[in-house]
Amino acid sequence: MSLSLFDLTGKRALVTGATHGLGMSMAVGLANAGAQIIINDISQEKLDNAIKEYAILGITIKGYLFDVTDEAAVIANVAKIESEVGPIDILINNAGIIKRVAVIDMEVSEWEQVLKIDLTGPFIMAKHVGRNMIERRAGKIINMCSMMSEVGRNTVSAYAAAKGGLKMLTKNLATEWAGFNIQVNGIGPGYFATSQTAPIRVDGHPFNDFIISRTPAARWGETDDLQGAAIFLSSKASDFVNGHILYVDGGILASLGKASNE
Ligand code: NAP
Ligand code: GCO
Repeated sequence: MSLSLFDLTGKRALVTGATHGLGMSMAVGLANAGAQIIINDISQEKLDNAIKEYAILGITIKGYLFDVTDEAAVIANVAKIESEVGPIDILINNAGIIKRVAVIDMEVSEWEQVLKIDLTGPFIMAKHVGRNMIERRAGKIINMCSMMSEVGRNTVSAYAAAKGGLKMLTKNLATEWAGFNIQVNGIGPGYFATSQTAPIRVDGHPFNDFIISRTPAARWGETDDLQGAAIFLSSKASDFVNGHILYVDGGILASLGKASNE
């Protein structure tokens, strides 16, 4: 098997919300496989800091300030990126938020904000990046799903609904665009150590102990654990993979878990 199947040299990848966290780690992985990296964020300060952090890693990136839920801004910035950098070959819809609130206490506005960023944002991004991929008859789109695309838990109903919807949007985009040589897939991380999970990961927090016991690999995912999946779904190696959600979860979705004394 040739490793050139995973070579991204000459490819341009846009990773949304990649100033830190899982997005940055996947972007670094794609860069190390040869891709040119473009990121966006909604904070100019975070973009500026991220450009310096990537540079420390020897990676020169381009950063664009726009909100993935603002269709006019997405249209303008996709055109600006493709004019200034070149065609976007790979899109990773990574930007997302979570609100941990019980349904009975959740405001409709909170629900709508999570759905807008986590589901409508990827729809808008896919629509306007995908349009050009269709013209070029080539492209890779990866949507950041979650194990909450498959199972629920208390207080994350809006997030689970959004990520469940994102799983089905992924399958539908794959159906509509596979004929144009565009592979649309998802990555479903388990529980990863990032700023998003920091509140439930502190030592001694009951959820921290629960995840360690519930995950067969008995650890939280580290951001680099996602790089292989991102490179695979961005590369020639996945040219016949469509509508697949690749779970990277330490085995949590495969397992009922084990009794404490096992
Ligand atoms: P994170 O640390 O909260 O990073 C999310 C990024 O998205 C931030 O850079 C944020 O920018 C950006 N963002 C938020 N709203 C945006 C918008 N409207 N437009 C553009 N950018 C926006 O999250 P993470 O833990 O790295 O997770 C990244 C993705 O993986 C998310 O979609 C998350 O749902 C998913 N995921 C995470 C885990 C996990 O365990 N961490 C597991 C499964 C799935 P600011 O920082 O400027 O707000
Ligand atoms: C939570 C966590 C999860 C993770 C991830 C799991 O509160 O349960 O934040 O939602 O972010 O989505 O795959």
